[in-house]
Amino acid sequence: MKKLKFAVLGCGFWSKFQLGAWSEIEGAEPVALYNRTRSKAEKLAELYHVPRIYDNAEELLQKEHLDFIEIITDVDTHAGFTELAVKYGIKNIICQKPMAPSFEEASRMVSLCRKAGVNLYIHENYRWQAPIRNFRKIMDSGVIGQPFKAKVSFLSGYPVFKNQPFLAELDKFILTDMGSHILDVTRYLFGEVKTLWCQTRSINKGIKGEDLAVVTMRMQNNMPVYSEMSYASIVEHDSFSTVYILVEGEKGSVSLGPGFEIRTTTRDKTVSEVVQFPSYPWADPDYIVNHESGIPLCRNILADMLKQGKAENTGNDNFETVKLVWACYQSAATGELIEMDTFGR
Ligand code: 89Y
Repeated sequence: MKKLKFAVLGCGFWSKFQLGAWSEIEGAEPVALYNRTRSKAEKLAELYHVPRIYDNAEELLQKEHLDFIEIITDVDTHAGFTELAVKYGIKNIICQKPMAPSFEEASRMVSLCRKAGVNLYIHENYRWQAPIRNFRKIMDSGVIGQPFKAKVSFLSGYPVFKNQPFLAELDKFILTDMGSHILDVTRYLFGEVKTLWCQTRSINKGIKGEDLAVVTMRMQNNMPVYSEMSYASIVEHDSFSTVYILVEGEKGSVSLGPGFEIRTTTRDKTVSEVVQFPSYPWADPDYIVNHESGIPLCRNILADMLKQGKAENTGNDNFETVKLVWACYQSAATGELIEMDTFGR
């Protein structure tokens, strides 16, 4: 089987796990890595047997013959590397979430790729987490009837800044970092948003951005959805690194809670299912649900590149999630309810 050749730009915290996910998949092989600090690329290249490393991204793009690249650098460099890749004729670009540090920059990335005929994919993994896929299957089975209300919750005190210190430096933190995931999961489960209202707060004084956001949405099907995200929470059941969900429907309810347990309640009974994970040598057990989800996500994008399937996480689709993130900031700053069909026009 011919393998697609790819390069990774950026060898920070997430690259190890995204390369780990690729290592579980037939059909693609990393041939080059770029990192500003060469030693980081050297370490990762050794771990995954990647033959070539660069500390200059342009040189990599000039020299390598690639089917795709994966951008896993800090968010403020995503647009620049996307432009560079388009300039060097790369036809498939996977970019780490969040797409860009602002709504305008994300919008420019999507339209640049559209005009250049380049496939832009966003590595947005939460909707690919096994418990969330199973949760949707249960909803789709009709067992709880028509859903009429939901809550999507991420409350954590996990010391996330130890692994990713740059998160503490972001002016905009929880909505870009976790909101990207949680609002995307909300779209995946309940469709598009009609209106939203958001409040944010900064609880931890040691970081620059906000670490709490509460969002109230009305979906296009009129269903109310409440979502909350916090890295300031000290709670009995920390949701790191998945989300807890409760959906109520006309015939029952489904919840995803601690221990990856999904409980489905109807008038006669409650059925429980615990989602189990294999272990992988490259994955961190604290993040297992998160790291494992990279495998089906990469598989889905690969199928699209090979024209054997349709990718869910296209730039166009993810731009709808980006809009929600920035609509939340606008609502939090103004106190206004945002109508999504006119936002960003
Ligand atoms: O950066 C974030 C992500 O994508 O998943 C969890 C995380 O590492 C910290 O919030």
